[in-house]
Amino acid sequence: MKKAFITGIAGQDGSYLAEYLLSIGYEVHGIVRRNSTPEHQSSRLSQNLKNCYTYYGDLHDTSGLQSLLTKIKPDEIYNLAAQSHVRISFEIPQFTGMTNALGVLNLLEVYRQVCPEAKFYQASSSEMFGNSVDEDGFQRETTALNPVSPYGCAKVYGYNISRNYRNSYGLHIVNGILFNHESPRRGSNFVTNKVVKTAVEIKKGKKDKLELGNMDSHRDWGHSKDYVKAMHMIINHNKPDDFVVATGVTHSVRDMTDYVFSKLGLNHEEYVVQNPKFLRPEELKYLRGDSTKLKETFNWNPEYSFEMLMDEMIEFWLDNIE
Ligand code: F7E
Repeated sequence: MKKAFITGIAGQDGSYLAEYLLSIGYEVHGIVRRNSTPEHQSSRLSQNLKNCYTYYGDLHDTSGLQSLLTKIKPDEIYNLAAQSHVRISFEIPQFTGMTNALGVLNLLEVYRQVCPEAKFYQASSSEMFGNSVDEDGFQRETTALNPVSPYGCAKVYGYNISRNYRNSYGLHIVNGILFNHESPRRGSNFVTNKVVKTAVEIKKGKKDKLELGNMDSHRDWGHSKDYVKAMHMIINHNKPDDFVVATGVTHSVRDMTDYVFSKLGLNHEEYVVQNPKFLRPEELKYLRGDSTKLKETFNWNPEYSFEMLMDEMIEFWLDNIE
């Protein structure tokens, strides 16, 4: 039985990845951060999953990581833990840097010393591109990295140090450069789930407005379930390498909002107001990923379209809001 170790197992991607790996016969181990509300620590992860084990852990606590990796001796390590909210990274830039940049280095060092024969996946992000776009309107593996947020800057460090460890020490380290990916498990302060949840609350008479920031930015939104399968393909490629994971389709925040409200029989213009609180000091305006390399190498194709993704999220909130 192969063993996987997942940091960030309680998050959207970590929980879907754990379920996927269990479904194909893995034993799964993962760390969650301690906080004062135990119910929040692994609410996305079903408590009674067979062959799934969670521990308290933190990328800042290298001695804890060392004892866990020594005990577990995983075959595959997925580093998904991060301060994942871009706007909030402007409010807590140092914590974001310590976690998303130095945290990667901490885990790489423990891995190099304890289980260097394992494979290592680093969760890199399209936020690393910042406002770089190739002439044809896409970002791909060769596009320049010009991050525009503390989050993006820290992710660039994580990406570079992973490549540096691969090249310096001959380790099997890969980067998945993932564009935005959503699901009903997405935190409700990210734009898709915020829009869907609030639109359903408006529909059910519980709220009367939706406050947003910049509605003109464009994102390439896929489904997290499709993207965790790509992670598993990427880490198991015979040659460690880096791959973009994206749908190739982009929508503005305004179009996404219009789609959601229309589905509920509402006109978004009657309810949406701009609140400067949700604007970013510097905005990444446009993302559209070219995942040709991933498709040609693994024959990967997303099962979910944008519409299927949004419809699933709408259904979820319709069922879960009284
Ligand atoms: O914002 C705009 C906002 O917070 C998307 C993370 O997973 O993907 C994610 O980062 C867009 C931005 O995601 C609101 O300004 C407007 O242009 O859902 P988001 P993100 O910043 O793209 C990348 C790939 C990651 O790696 C990150 O970890 O929507 N927007 N009004 C808003 N965004 C939010 N959150 N809230 C608003 O009210």
